[in-house]
Amino acid sequence: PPSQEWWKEAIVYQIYPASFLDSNHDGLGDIPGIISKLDYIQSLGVNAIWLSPIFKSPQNDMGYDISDYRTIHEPYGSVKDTEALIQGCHDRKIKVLLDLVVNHTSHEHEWFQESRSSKASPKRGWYIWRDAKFDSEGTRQPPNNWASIFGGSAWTWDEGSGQYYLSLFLPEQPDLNWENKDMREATYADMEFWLDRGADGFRIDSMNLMSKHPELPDAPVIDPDSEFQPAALYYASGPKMHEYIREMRLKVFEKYDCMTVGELGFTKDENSVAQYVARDRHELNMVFTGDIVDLDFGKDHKYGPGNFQLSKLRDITNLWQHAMPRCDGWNAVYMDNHDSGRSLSRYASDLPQYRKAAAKMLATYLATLSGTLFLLQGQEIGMANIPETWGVEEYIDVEARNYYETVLKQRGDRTKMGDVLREMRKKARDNGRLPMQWDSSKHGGFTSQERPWMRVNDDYVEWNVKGQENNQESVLSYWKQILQLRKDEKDVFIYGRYDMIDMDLSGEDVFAYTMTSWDRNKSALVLLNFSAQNKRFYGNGRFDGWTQLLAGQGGSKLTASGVELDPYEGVIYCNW
Ligand code: ISL
Repeated sequence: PPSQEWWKEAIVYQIYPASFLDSNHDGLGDIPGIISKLDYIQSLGVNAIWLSPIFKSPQNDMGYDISDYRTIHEPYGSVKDTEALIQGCHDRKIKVLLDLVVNHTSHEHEWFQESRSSKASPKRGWYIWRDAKFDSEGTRQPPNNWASIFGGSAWTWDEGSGQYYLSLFLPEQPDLNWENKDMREATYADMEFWLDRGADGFRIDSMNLMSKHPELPDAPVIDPDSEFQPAALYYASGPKMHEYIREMRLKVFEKYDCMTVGELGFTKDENSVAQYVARDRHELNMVFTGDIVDLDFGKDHKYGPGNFQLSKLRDITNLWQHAMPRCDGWNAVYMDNHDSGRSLSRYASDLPQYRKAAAKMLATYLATLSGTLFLLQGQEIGMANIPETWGVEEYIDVEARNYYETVLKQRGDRTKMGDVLREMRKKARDNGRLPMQWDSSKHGGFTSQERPWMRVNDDYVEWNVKGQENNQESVLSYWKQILQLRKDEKDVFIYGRYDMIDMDLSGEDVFAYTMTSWDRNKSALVLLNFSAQNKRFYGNGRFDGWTQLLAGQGGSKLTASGVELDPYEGVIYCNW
């Protein structure tokens, strides 16, 4: 039998604190708001939450820029509130994961303030400082040609101390120098501060960016029109990465019964990923590989033109469902987070006639795969992306804004930005950050403030928690059922073996696979129609006598000749 662990059986609900529930009428969600909804969270059947950053921060990147790890962002609440939240979760057997952002800090962090105070500062080496270069005309240039992930140079000039510092995200997010032992020790102490207060683990932000190539070499020129070049080659999964993780594990994780999930951008190949999660390496429990959210990214850029293709989803699912057993690692199963659009709108359909079926079909996909399951707040009620009628001014996140402004500068004409806006409607991070839709009252019950920090999707009147709670047919009821099924049949789904079914039987638009219990006694057949047409699945006699286990909408009988699937139908059959 596979080794059974609580973190393997965790069903994690991601909370985006700013957008969950506003309890003090300032238009922004807060920790007491989360506490007031713990019974709701428990009712879903999840057994863990992941809180996006709640720490003190000037909010240049919505809290992914932390200025003090031991203080809470004031509008969200206090350390006391957070302890009460952790206690409330534990009372309900819900684990709590915090977001650990230690690739960088905010520029307002005391460490950085000291580091930038002078070249002689004892904390100078806590960040990555380099001298300027000068071109033939004697103009000051950054130390290398790396592009920031959010646009522009990855280097920021510091006038006061006369050097550049590395900032792979915003200039307000200076990268920490993990080579520095004192910095590492201080970070471990901050981690223990929260583990000692009951946190059950961390989602580790930008995990694989912590070790950079020591020489910080120029990146190859991929985009000749741009001054700065993508340089993940030199800053992702660098030479000391695994040394750092092992130290973190020895010094911190091993002292606690905690769960770790690392976020890996850029690192996608099986061997490199295995190095983070293979059991015998004792590093992380699991990682988020970015490929599942990148499916419709443009060729060269997230906001370049791109469309969802089921074949890619199939490939990625096949890859990781088999790769993790091969290295004795563990999958993090997810499709949505706060960094992109909702999978419902991007990979299936939020058109009124398909939305309910499509949301349930995606739930069926997620809840039947082997691994630890993560869902984003609002996914349980089928929340959708920003409506087409909203203008560009509703997009307030820095990533899409920077991109839009850069392209606008090149084109010089606001009326010629339709293609960019179209891609933003699919993939902008704002989509995953819209406030929760609790009921049909003003602003979806998210806030009683006149102006929420972010506009609530107009569809809240029809799509909200309250309306779905007492409706057996709702997306919410379906999520509750399928999460219960996942737990009841954990040998099949959580710990089971995945096998894709040949496309001769399913056709291109239907994703079909079986999950088989590790003792081989039970098998489930999962059929997912990713198209707006009726599709036939040919059983070819392989599934004779299998009965329906769960269906999103009504379902259809599986006979020897197969079954006819409705648009976006998802259904599970079983042999027991
Ligand atoms: O969102 C992305 C692409 O659109 C990713 O490149 C993302 O920036 C990357 O995965 C790192 O994300 C994490 O760190 C960022 C923060 O802005 C994101 O919200 C966070 O998830 C910097 O801390």
